[in-house]
Amino acid sequence: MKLYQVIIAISSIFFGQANAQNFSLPKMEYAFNALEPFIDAQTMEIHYTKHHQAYINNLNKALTGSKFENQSLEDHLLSISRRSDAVRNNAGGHYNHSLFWEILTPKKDSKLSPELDAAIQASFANVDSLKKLMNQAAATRFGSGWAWLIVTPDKKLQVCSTSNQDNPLMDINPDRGIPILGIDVWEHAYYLKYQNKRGDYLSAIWNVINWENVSIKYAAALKSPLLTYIEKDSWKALKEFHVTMSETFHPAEQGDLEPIKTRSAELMMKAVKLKSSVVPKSFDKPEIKVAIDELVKGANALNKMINKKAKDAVIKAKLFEVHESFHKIQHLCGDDH
Ligand code: MN3
Repeated sequence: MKLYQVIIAISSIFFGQANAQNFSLPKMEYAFNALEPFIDAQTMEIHYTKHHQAYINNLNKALTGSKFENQSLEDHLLSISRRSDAVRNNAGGHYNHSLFWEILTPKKDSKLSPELDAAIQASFANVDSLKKLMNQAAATRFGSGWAWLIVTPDKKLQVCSTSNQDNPLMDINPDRGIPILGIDVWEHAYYLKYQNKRGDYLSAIWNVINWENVSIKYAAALKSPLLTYIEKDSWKALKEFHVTMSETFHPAEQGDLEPIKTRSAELMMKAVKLKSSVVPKSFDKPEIKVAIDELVKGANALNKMINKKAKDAVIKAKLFEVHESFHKIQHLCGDDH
């Protein structure tokens, strides 16, 4: 053991898991009263020091000691269907509010980049109709939630809304993409000043939007590998095949062929379904069609072998071959896991 390893080992005895993620409040770049009269100081202070802090505390609490403890915030959100409700609410709350503070500013002359301006014109005609759409999404969101401007996997802008602390990175959301602007429509965001008049809050907030930061987020989103990830993750037929593949292949690796023997027809049908599904734009190349054909052929042959009660070694070899074909498809979608 090297000296630094000894130090890490000793410090983890004193401080618990030395590598555990511990989320904390991001710095706010302006004072609580800086957004007056549009958003009042008391709302900002309570929102940031109480509400946001509570999401962070509860998130840290929910993750401590769990197997997901060391993952990034984005990793949690992208796989939120496999997390607890506590992680869903609080990881969402932490991400959404961190973004919210960044897209607000007291500066009066905050300007859109020419690139974002052009994209807004292409999708919504102009900034005013974008505001209208966002406010509509926010006003019609029943109960608590958020209105979003997102960059979709095909690199376009889209307006959508989510309930509670969900957001468009989450794999449970029908509209997926990278958020670049989000408006909090929980009552805690406006009630002290606007009471039940959500509409008045929604008209006022456009006076304090940080278009420079939204533009920076737009440029970053276009280059983000998350877009490709979301595009692949939204390919339902591939995801469904993946589930059956994992549930039959991993036991087979451990020597248990029962799952594949009982589910080979299901695996074959999911391969056929994958073949008839629409390949997402970025991956729609001849190589992927060839790889899917190979997968269908392999899954079909495997199913026949199992029906004919072939020997375990033969079945196992064929299953590994089908698994290889599946990995080829994953690889062509930019996923090398
Ligand atoms: Mn809030």
